[in-house]
Amino acid sequence: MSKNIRNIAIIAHVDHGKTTLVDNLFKQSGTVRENQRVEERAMDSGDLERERGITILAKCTSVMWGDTRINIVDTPGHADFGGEVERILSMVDGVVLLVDAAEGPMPQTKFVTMKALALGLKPIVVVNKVDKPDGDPDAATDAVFDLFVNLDANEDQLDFPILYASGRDGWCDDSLDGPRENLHPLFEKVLEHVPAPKVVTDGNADKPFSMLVSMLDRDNFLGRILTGRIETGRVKVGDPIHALSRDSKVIEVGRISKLLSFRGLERTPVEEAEAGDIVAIAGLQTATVADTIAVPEVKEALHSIPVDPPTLAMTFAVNDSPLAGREGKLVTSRVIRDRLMKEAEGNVAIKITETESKDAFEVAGRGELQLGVLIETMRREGFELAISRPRVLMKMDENCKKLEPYETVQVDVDEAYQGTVVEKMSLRKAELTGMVPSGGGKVRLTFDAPARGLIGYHGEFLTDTRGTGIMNRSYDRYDAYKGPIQGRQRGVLVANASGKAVTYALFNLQERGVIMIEGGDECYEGMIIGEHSRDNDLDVNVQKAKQLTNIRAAGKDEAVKLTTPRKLPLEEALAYINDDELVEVTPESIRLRKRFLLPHERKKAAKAAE
Ligand SMILES: Nc1nc2c(ncn2[C@@H]2O[C@H](COP(=O)(O)OP(=O)(O)OP(=O)(O)O)[C@@H](O)[C@H]2O)c(=O)[nH]1
Ligand SMILES: [Mg+2]
Repeated sequence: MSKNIRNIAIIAHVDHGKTTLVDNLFKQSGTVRENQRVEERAMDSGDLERERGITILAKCTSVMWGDTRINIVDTPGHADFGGEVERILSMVDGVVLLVDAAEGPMPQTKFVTMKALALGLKPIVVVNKVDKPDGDPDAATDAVFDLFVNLDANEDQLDFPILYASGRDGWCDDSLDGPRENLHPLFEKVLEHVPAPKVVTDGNADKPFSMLVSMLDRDNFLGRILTGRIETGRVKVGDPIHALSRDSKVIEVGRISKLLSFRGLERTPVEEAEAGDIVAIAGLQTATVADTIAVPEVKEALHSIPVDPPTLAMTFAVNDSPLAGREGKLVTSRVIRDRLMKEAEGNVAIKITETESKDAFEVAGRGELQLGVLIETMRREGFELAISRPRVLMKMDENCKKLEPYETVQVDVDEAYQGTVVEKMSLRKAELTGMVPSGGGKVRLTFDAPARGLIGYHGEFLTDTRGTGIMNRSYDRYDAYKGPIQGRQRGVLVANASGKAVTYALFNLQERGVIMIEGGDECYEGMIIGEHSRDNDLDVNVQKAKQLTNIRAAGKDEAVKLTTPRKLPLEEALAYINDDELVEVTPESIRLRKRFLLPHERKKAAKAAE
């Protein structure tokens, strides 16, 4: 049966069109009924995925082509979620590598291609979005070839088949002047080019069941769901199984309560499955990604890649601001703890550590976006939180030398802004490693940068390039600590009393800096209401109304016009704050505050920190 299965992953840089292509593979394979509507980017089923238009979690699906079932894993393109791509590649036998015809290979293209080539996979290259008028498919093709050469692809891999496509419009062809009718050439290429799953039998068709867990999620009814490709043997609902850690220790013993196979957008219960197929299993409580599930007679774990360590952490604490509990329903340390533990259970990339204070938890993950998404999700569920500044996680090497994470940063900017970007990046201890003109008066700059220095830079980068710059980052390695990096250059304006902000007061404060709140906003002592134009913090009065000498003057006050306040969205707020500050997150508001609200406490803490 496994001869009639193909397992593939779709990989690419962020936004190069993976999820959109899968939509059309569905439609054209007849997997969906004629009258069934496929929503746009149907695989991006999470709320935040739909809203932000990005894939956050890899997901598996399958389509039928003739009598062959093609299991397809749609992977996330954003670098924060890149760690998972590597693991997913170990469960497929082929990859479809998408490259945007206009952008060409980007940093994350390089990252995923490198992983695929290293595993010996032979990619099918799809130059996508050929419909775009600014595309240059030939240049993109050349660049992909160069990339493969640079990544030491072997002869076989270099001989990759190439298709030109518009995933969105649902067609692909062998050549640019093809008929542009449908995606059949891609289905055919998959059947022809991707081998059927290798099934290890050792001449014995009844090898015992074993499977490596590659993905993890939670289902409200079934509980923990473990997904992977069955490595050996066959398995039935009700079979006794156990889970082994990477070093072959038994983690838990149980039974298969549900076996699910992927059919189009749904997971369908099946009674039985066999080697080569990708399935989801319910019935275990602790086993996780990189563990082996097998019948009890199997004592050796399958080889697996260790889970990437988190590189960034924030503290999630109970909101203790004077406005706490007004907007959210979920505010106690117990509910926050339960929620975080549940998250860690379904998400391998997130680690929760309890801290000395019972009201705060350290949450570690792969990047600002990933943790930002978690905070945003919790806020919508009704949580209130106080979040600390993100910090990168250092490591020690064997000689006790401090190491920190480094990233490769690729920037595309107009030549006019090149100088500013290089200067700002070098302040953040980044090294310029490449500079090439990329046409149309733009240059492409490549940097090697400590991740620590990049926290909070994106907003500044957009301002510096008038919103025209494009920045891409991807995790590279842990390396020697680069020494102190200068933080935020400016101080903040701090409210000196509680109450509603008065527009007139804010108007007068505008000359002190940039205001971040509006007239009428609720404030409290120690809350940050703006950025000071100098490097020190300044306590200010936001309640000071104009002296009311007569009615007309008061009427005039309403005519006072404030420049639009610079309200920071969540991720920017997190990156903006210093160590002695917090972001207060509630379902309705995002406020910045001093960790210690009263001036004398702040002074005391600052002294202690010296
Ligand atoms: N012009 C054009 N646009 C496309 C094509 N395919 C996708 N897009 C657009 O590109 C954007 C990104 O598409 P997605 O399918 O979400 O890309 P993705 O690779 O899944 O993105 P991530 O999962 O976040 O990495 C969407 O706005 C699509 O409408 C195409 O063939 N042509
Ligand atoms: Mg996607």
